[in-house]
Amino acid sequence: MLYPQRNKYRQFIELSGFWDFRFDINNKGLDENWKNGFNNSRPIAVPASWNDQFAEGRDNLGPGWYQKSFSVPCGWEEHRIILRFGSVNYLAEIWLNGEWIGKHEGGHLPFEFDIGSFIKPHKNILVIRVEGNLSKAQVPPGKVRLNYPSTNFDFFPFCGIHRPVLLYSVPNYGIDDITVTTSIEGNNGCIFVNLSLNGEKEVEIHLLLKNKKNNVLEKRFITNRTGRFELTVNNALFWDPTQPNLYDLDINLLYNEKTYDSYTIPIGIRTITVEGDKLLLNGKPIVLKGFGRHEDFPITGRGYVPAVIIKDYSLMKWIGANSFRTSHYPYSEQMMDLADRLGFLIIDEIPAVGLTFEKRYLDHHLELCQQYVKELITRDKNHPSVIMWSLANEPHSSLKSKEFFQALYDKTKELDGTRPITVVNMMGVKERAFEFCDILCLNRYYGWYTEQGRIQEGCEILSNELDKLYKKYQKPIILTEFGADAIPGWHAQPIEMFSEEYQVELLKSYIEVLNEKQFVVGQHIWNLCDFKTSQEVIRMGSMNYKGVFTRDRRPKMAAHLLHRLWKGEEK
Ligand code: GCB
Repeated sequence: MLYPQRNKYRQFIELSGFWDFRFDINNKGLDENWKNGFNNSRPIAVPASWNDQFAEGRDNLGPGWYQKSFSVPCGWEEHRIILRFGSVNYLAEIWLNGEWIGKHEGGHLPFEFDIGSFIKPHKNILVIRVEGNLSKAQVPPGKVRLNYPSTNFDFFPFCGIHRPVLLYSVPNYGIDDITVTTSIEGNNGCIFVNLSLNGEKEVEIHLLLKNKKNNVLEKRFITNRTGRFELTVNNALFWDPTQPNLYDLDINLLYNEKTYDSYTIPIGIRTITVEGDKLLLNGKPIVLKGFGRHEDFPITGRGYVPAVIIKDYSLMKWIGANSFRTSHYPYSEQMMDLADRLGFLIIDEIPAVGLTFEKRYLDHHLELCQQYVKELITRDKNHPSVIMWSLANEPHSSLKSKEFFQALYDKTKELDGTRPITVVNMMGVKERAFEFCDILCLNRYYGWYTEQGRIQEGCEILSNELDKLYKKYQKPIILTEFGADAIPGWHAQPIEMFSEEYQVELLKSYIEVLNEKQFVVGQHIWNLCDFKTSQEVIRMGSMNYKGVFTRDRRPKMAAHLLHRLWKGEEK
């Protein structure tokens, strides 16, 4: 799935701004045909979660109805016209001018519809019904725990249109999809481009590879429908976090010497492999330092806010991080683009958190997870920053889960054989999915949820467990979560839980343990920032305070510690 671009042959407009909105308290919108357009609406900002935009309704998870009118720019008549949603949580049903367009289940991933045949020449009315109510049948599952709203995960179940809605035009016969993979031979980089085209005609493909200053390579091929092309770049500039070198590949499609379509794709030449107890980037061992994060900000909820993305990257650079995990769902496409440009390594996770493996939901959950994997890989396969796929966070693994994850693992490998695959886990040695995962990812809270107030005791348990795990599986390990809540401004001497000092001490002690083990190839702290969650006795003010920055991105003492540790100023 190619992100819309603007050039001579492709255009898009963004429908962001104020839309009309209505909660459907008695769930009567379907019967009353709100799909044709509805009254008694109020303005709402799109993209953003609806929950914190109004004085009331925070815990109202839907249905909520959105509507927006638009007209299609002149000159698009000859083209395919597509309506694209970056993310709607959780279930979206869409009508255009009263006609059914389609639906999509699951937040955090894009979906689109060819709407050419529904378009009216002047005004079009787009209506979307969004259902955010939680259920056990969903992934991630809701209504499991005693928190409110009841989830089986620890972040607020924000709902609404979370990412930009785009209307775009593409040529009828043009470039449909591009898959790029790269390899390295000595100083040279190999770029493999798989192209799929709309239409059967034999066309000419003109490839132009550029770096920041010059054209590097140019090639022409004749092909139809699909094509595989190889480019070798002599003395290539490889991509890594310290030098995130990107090339731009212009792909032009010509017929009878006239250009009909063009698409530009950024390419980072890099390899990622697991060998023995190491994770290798471009053949050299790399250790991940970074965070689990959330898309979360006051008022906008889980909505796309460009300035927050920039700020988070800037904070992660300052602190010395080189990586993060998209816990616990795929992040915005803009976040991924910037990771390529700024040089961050990403563990890219599908929205499968807190899977329960209850028999009656098993088939549906597997189907949904397979859909998510497919959508995620289709979306993110060309990012050099993406170095690993994560199939879940903290599944409640049981006997049935091995089969489940084996099927999901196989599907993922079939779609992309170039990246390691993992399941982020809390079961430790008992996790059966570790048998086939390429790398072991583990979340641990000794000294917090257990060994409360006793950090050193917790660290000893951690150290022993890591040794056992490595001994059993002989695979590299990433500690994908560890941390402690710290109420900003709360201090203690002697240190105690919830103080900033306790968070500092716990992170420091864990990092000491991790640094000693050659098979630990990553340390991801939970969390970059404090974030909102459901109401629960262990969550004061419905907040998870494990951030090393506050929700409004101010550093706690722990942020300064990490800056010193990761920038190498303190041992
Ligand atoms: C975990 C979860 C994460 C929670 C965290 C916590 O293991 O993966 O979603 O937020 O613990 O703070 O309890």
